[in-house]
Amino acid sequence: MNYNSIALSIVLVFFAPTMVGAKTWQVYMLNQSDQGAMVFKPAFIQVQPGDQVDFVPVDTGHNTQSVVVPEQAQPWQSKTDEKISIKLIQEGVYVYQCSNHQIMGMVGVIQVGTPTNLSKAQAFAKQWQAEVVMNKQRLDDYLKKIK
Ligand SMILES: [Cu+2]
Repeated sequence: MNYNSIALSIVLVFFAPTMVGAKTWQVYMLNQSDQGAMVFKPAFIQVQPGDQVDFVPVDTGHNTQSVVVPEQAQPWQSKTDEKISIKLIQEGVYVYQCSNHQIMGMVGVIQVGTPTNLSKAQAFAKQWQAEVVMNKQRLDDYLKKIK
């Protein structure tokens, strides 16, 4: 590695979190979608560090609460029917749910960059599956989309 490529690496690392072109994603909180009842849409998204996710309460009675986040990432918890925006900086897997419909499997997954904590999310999914009564396959299905 010559001096120029080292300097370039430093510049890239420094600017990565605020890189221009950071995207904003919308996740809708719904009573019904083509994926069934009590559901986030899209329930799995793959984003880049620095992107923002807006949780939009289209139907009433829902919230969003993180249940698995990568190390050093900020957890979140919205109020029912509140629209919140989350900025995702730390790379890894984020699992969130609607606490009002946990038992109905209202859950979602966000992959930010490299899935650093995937095994943690998979372990959580096992425990989660034992607690829900509907849509038991959802979380596994979403985690399988992680690349
Ligand atoms: Cu809900």
